[in-house]
Amino acid sequence: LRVTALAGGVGGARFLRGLLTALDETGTGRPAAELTVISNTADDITLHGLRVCPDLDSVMYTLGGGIDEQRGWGRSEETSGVADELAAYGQRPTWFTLGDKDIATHLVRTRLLREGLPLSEVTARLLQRWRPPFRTPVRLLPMTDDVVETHVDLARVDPAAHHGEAGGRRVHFQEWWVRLHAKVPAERIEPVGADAARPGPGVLEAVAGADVVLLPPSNPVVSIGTILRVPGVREALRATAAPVVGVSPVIGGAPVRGMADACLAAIGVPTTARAVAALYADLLDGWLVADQDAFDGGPALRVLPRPLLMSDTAATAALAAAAIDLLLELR
Ligand code: GDP
Ligand code: FO1
Ligand code: CA
Repeated sequence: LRVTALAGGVGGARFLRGLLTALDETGTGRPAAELTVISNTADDITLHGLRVCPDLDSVMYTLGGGIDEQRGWGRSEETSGVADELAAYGQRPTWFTLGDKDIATHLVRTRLLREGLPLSEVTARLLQRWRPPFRTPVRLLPMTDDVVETHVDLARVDPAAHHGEAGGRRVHFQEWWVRLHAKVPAERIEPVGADAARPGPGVLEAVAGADVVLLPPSNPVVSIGTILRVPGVREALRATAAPVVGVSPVIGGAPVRGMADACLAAIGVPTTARAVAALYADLLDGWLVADQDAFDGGPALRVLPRPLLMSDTAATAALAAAAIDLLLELR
């Protein structure tokens, strides 16, 4: 069973770990699977000369067993010796901390990119160290090898109420998300470079050749929305013979964690499971929602109420199994 999934960072990574756990289970009657993950790369940022790819790394560390479980990003048992030294040199920004272990990943990635390797190849090499311990083979594909970075136009705000930030300027997504906690309203969220980006090697093929396609509960604007902005990807999802099933990142009108509501507000979409499904209306066949969010999707969309909280791997595996079983039914 060729399974293809789109993914952002924490939400995507946790879902994928549950998915692989479910796919590995024996005696389920499901066919043996292989998983291809198409990862958002528009959160990427260059800091202190190092190329940082948060969503790729969240997936890689989570599947490989190196993730900090509490944060959902960065390495476990991390230290900040280098970041402390950089701050002592007055190096900015200080609002984004690169951990010591994590820096090794960025050093390897940056050197290989400088040597001319595309990000897709660099990612495959990094993943060789992390070898996800599942029977189901996994490929991790950046959505593109081209540079795409999400930038945010900040609304004008009272600096006294926003830690001295007056807004009215454009910042990198990470500055809005991490420094400003998305509390300054975004007037526009733009994946700069997306329109000219080419899908990474294997991306369109993974969608066209899939037996089933999954949209994990990733941020619908800056994770899934951005991957869909790479020319050809949305069209491939629309055209594929494989059914497409998604999991709502919104439960009872709120993103479970993080500030996805601020992203949805920026594109004028309410924070509801139904409104997020509508963003994918042209490609979605099935949609898993929490009980309280159930609605009638009509003949084109099967809405399936299920427990959506990824509280631990067992609960997440059960959620992923429900998504897979719906996909097999829709096939
Ligand atoms: P990020 O790149 O680290 O922000 O992670 P993603 O884009 O992959 O996913 C973020 C989204 O995951 C958030 O907007 C949440 O709505 C969603 N999320 C987090 N935890 C859960 C959960 O337990 N269940 C569901 N359904 N969604 C979740
Ligand atoms: N998030 C933070 O809130 N503060 C940080 O200092 C921070 C550092 C960081 C370093 C590497 C990495 O891969 C992720 C990191 N994140 C940090 C998380 C990340 O910036 C965001 O949560 C995502 O990009 C949104 O998906
Ligand atoms: Ca992200």
